[in-house]
Amino acid sequence: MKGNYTFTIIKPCAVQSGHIGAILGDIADAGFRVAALKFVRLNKKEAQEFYKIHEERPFYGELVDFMTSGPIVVAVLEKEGAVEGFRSLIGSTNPKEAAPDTIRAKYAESIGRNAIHGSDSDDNAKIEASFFFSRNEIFNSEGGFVENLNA
Ligand code: YYY
Ligand code: MG
Repeated sequence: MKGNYTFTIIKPCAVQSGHIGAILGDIADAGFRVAALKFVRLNKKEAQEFYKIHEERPFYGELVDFMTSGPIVVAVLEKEGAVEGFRSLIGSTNPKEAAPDTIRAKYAESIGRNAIHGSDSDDNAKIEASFFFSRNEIFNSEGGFVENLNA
């Protein structure tokens, strides 16, 4: 069964350019409910750990530098089939290939400074959400704690 939660980051470029409100608006308009939300800044060690899966890729160093260059907004979002639906909403990694009206088409500057992150699987949504949020910071639609993301 497909899960109902995904995890996102509004990246430093989009925060710096003043797009937090517009992006959260697009997310709400697409039918996602915000289950958790905060404004944070990663240090180098944290960014290296979050993107460890890309450790061997040539862009890893730049990615870590960029993700630590300023504050980010992190959030857990709820909607049926959240992971897949959110990847469609944000568009391709490279904004030049992103479909019109996707968040990356609208707000990304380049493949590296591409405005937003979205988890690529239910398992990763869970891992990424728990990287930033403790169990008493993620809420269901009734305001209770979410005991098991994507269960
Ligand atoms: O999941 P998504 O963010 O769309 O792409 P990934 O392949 O997971 O790469 C993570 C992140 O790394 C991407 O959002 C920008 C950066 N990146 C890059 O700077 N240059 C690339 N050629 C590929 C990815
Ligand atoms: Mg990815």
